Amino acid sequence: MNISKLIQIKPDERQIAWQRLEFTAFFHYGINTFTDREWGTGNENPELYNPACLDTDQWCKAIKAAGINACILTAKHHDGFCLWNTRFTDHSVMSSPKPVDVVELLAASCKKYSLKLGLYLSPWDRHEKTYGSGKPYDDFFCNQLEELLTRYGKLYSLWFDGACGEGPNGKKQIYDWERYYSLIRHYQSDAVIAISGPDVRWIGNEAGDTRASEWSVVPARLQDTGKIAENSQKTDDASFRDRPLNWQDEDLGSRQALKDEKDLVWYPAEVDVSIRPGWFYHSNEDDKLKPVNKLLDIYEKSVGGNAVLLLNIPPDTEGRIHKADCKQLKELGLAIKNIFSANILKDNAKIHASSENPLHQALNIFIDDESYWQPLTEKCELEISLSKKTKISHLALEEQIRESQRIEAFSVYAKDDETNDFKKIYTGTTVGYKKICCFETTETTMLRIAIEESRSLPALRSLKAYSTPC
Ligand code: FUL
Repeated sequence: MNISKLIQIKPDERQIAWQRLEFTAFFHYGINTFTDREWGTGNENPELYNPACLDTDQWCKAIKAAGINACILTAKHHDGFCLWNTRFTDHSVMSSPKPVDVVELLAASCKKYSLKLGLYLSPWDRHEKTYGSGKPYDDFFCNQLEELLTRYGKLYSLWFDGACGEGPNGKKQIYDWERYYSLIRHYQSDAVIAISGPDVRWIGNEAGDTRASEWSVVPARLQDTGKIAENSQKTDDASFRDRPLNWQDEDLGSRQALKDEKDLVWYPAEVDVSIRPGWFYHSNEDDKLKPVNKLLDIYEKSVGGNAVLLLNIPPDTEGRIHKADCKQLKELGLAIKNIFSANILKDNAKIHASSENPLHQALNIFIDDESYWQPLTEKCELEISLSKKTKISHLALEEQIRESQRIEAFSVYAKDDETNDFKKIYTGTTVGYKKICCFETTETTMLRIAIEESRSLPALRSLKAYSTPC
């Protein structure tokens, strides 16, 4: 295996900026909110859209409470109903009793609350007459896309769903993806193109299931939009949302998985999952929200598993985030803060590395910048001594992904201060952007981190430790 070929694959700036957002929100909102459906038919009467107190500031406040940094709105879902004042169809909020441009409103709220904004524009459109006709639909789609790309300020993500339920007798549209992508690059060169796009990979399920070893260096064929559509939803089927990862997709990037692959790409994973059973709001799900400990587990395994978390919180028929969801977001935010706000290594630890490149010293892992530790050997160790016996429940490791993704296996040991022996407390594989290791709380004065396998020399950017308050 040519290792240098693997570590040549690196993220571009837009992917790095996206990855650093860590925790983001999805807002599924539209005509389905008012018809109590998940997939609309495209024939809905726009009169049905009628929120009594649309308040996008409230949406932003609700997600801020969870520590979320960005949000993506379904500007158009599969039903073709548009949430903005588009010139290209009447099938929009402007034909409703509440003719207010929701994208404009949310863009202003995001600015006010310092949140980044992204937009979901469904390629599949069940309302538009030109759908399935080739170029006329591509023209229509690009016109819509251009409005979104030019009117609402900076966007961080354009989200193209892979779902399409057109059956054998339905219309089949061959999308001109390259044309859509170049429009985005032209107007919003910093934005990532997600899912049916080259920058961000769908994790592969909607249940919040994650891989134990998540690689960002994967085969280029995973970007094939035909394949993405094949794996996406084809019928309005609630069980699809509960389906876990397919075991065949478990390993996308090990040396073994990549050994016969010619083209490799940096294609990092995004975990999209809803706080409720559905993507859209349904009042009969007000008591079916995922519990906070489940949400925290998803957070730790996605943000702390080399992925970005995209948590869906659907606004209700009033045009607000329901109080049940607000409560959950607030509690989740508190739980995350409780665990991850006080890094116990800060100002309290000494470090000793088995070796270090003088240009990339071990001390760099305590500094939150672009610097990193690089040893002189692939197998290497770090010893962290604490000024006093300290309780530790979580460890967060970060690679410098500008140097690609390298670590393949590592272990964490804690010193037993009675016997002076080191006890293994965690075994891990990939790290990538961030790995959160959760283990039974241990009390120690010394930690040892052994990197056992790496693609050439590791490049560790940061190490933090936390102790869950009781
Ligand atoms: C799926 C869609 O069909 C769902 O309605 C939802 O938008 C989800 C995020 O993607 O493929």
